[in-house]
Amino acid sequence: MSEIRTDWTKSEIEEIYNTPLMELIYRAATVHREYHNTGEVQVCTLLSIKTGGCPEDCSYCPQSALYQTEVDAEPLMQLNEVIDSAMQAKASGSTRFCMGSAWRNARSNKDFDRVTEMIKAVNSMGLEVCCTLGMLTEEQALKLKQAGLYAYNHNLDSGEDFYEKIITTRTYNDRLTTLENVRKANLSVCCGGIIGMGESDGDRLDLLHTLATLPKHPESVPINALVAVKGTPMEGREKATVWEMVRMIATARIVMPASMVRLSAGRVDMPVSEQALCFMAGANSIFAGEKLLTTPNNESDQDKMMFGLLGLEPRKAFKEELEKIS
Ligand code: SAM
Ligand code: DTB
Ligand code: SF4
Repeated sequence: MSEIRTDWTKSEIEEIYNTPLMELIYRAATVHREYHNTGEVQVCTLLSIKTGGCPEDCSYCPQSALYQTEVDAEPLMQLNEVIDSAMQAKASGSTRFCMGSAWRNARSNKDFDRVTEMIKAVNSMGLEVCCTLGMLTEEQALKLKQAGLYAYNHNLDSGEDFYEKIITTRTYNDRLTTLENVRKANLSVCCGGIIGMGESDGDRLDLLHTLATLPKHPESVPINALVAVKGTPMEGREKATVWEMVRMIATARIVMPASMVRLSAGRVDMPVSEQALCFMAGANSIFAGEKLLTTPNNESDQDKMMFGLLGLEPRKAFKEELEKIS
């Protein structure tokens, strides 16, 4: 059984990443089998509860107020609208519901209180609740946990050197501090990145190295292919290829064997055959539903057909906890 290690060196990860592709997939599939049921994929739904108008300058993001995109700024959604969305997500087979806001950070105000109400309501529906609200203090993380939050998503996005070229309004260290605060509150950590922004293989390796050497691996690692949105500085960039996605997913799977690796943004125009390669390489989670946060996602019916075709089943909610008790 491969070991769970947090002392990976960059050159060890580099060697894995550069393994010939077929061999890499085989290795990743082997590790995947040791730690997970390969017939199971977690189905998550995203909802943008506060869209657009964000003061940050993340170059990839259509929600930054600094870029002229087709995304307009909207206020925080009402509780009942969120409940309706979560009910729909549950009815269509999702077991995790992730609410995202275009905030630099959470602030202790009425909007934050409303988000805690949303968390309580969605948690009481038996869904794993996840939020991504920007930077958090330890105190805020604890409040969210007390409201029933299960996981918190905060991505490192890329390696530290490349990060500084795409975001200037907050530092890599700020991100790491938020991740620490989330851990201190005993929340499940969801943290990954994006490929296809113009970064080098070395930058991707830096990201994987940082993730795999955190004191504890994130329980969930989303791998996004950049969705190049009109109006952002990334407009017109060519999409990462399936081979780049597979290499990234497989390496993540091998260095963080017990984590859920999520095939996230960029799935929308992938044929089933390409998605199957990603599952083979160790991806075991997806976002379902017609939209990610602001961009289109795969049709639910097509995802259902794909699950049938590939013999995949949606993973149950709170599986990790259930396994601990049984
Ligand atoms: N504002 C919060 C934050 O940045 O932490 C939460 C929402 S933000 C949209 C969540 C994540 O979505 C980002 O960290 C980034 O990794 C991902 N993301 C945003 N725009 C994307 C795009 N165009 N393509 C791929 N991933 C994207
Ligand atoms: C993550 O890593 N990917 C999701 C989720 N975490 C929050 C977001 C993808 C956003 C893609 C662009 C959009 O739809 O706005
Ligand atoms: Fe704002 Fe998050 Fe988009 Fe950055 S990624 S601009 S913080 S919404």
